Amino acid sequence: MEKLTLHEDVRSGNCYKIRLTAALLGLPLERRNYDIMVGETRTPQFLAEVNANGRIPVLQVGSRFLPESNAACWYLAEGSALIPSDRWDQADMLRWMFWEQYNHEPTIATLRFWLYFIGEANLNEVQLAQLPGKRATGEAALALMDEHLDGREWFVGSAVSLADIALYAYTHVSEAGGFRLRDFGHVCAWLKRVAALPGYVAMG
Ligand SMILES: N[C@@H](CCC(=O)N[C@@H](CS)C(=O)NCC(=O)O)C(=O)O
Repeated sequence: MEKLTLHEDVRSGNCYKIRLTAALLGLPLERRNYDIMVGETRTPQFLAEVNANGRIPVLQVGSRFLPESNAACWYLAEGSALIPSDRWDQADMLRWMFWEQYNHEPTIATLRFWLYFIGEANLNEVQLAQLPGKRATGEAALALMDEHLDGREWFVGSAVSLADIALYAYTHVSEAGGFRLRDFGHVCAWLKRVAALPGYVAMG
């Protein structure tokens, strides 16, 4: 494989997904850090050379740049056991990864960012007005995960897949966004299973 470089902010769960995927697969990853709090991914140079969308993570493969965390995880894991070979399971895995980006990350990750990194006292009126809705949608996402994991070890089939990695990243730090993980017992048991995987690395 060509040289792999992760353009990241170490606090981001989206970036952590890629680090965790690489670690579980034993792939070497160089890392370049940016501080998103001071706009380091919005500079003309970053927009021109790394990601015109102004965001991390971006996985650099040789001289090519791949934004979007779940696409980057797929690139790393293609051909490995982290992507099921069964056609249905593969599509089901993608279902959870799309769901993560549409229902889970915009609520659970956003509340973590707003409350833990920005601080409630510094939120603007628009953000404050969105807090109750995001809280309710985030709790509904955790409840759906908990129900799905009742009687299952992993999100898809009988083995860990990218669906677990994508969902683990922000779920395991969701208490920083004010969510009560202890209300979701099956999710807690699953978090422990992910953390016990050989090669696991913590978010840091
Ligand atoms: N859908 C993207 C989301 C990327 C994203 O929102 N990145 C955030 C950090 S987690 C970011 O770069 N924010 C800085 C900014 O928007 O200026 C993915 O999965 O990679």
